[in-house]
Amino acid sequence: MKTVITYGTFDLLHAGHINILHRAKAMGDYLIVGISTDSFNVIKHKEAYHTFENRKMILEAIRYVDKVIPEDSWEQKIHDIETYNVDILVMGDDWEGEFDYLNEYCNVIYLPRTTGISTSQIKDNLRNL
Ligand code: C2G
Repeated sequence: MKTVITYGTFDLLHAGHINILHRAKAMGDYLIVGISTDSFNVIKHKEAYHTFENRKMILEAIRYVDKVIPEDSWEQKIHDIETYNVDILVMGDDWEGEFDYLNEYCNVIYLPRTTGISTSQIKDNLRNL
């Protein structure tokens, strides 16, 4: 069984999120998503609309996602990779290069982001309605 992992805040879920989850799952048999906790979002300087619990519930309802774990630090990825015997870490290419150090533990793959959509863009558009 090939295990894939990806990480993110996944707030105000949109097609860009679904596209990467779909492509990540297609690379293996089991997809784990590390979803940023509300406290880790503060460290990431991100403010999510939905709480961690709500974002977790929403991700767990997605057919491509097999397991959701909390992401509460930058440093946990190695532990996660070893704990879950992860074969592939997938991230959008806005993170290109940032996780190359993890190639020692698994295969790190960056996928093209979905253009024309982002959570911050959705928030801006709604503000201007
Ligand atoms: N994404 C994408 N296309 C978009 C928007 C997002 O492919 N239009 C991808 C991002 O590249 C990321 C994932 O969707 O791989 C989740 O995006 P965010 O929720 O914005 O996550 P981020 O803040 O990038 O957190 O440790 C890693 C961080 O937790 C990643």
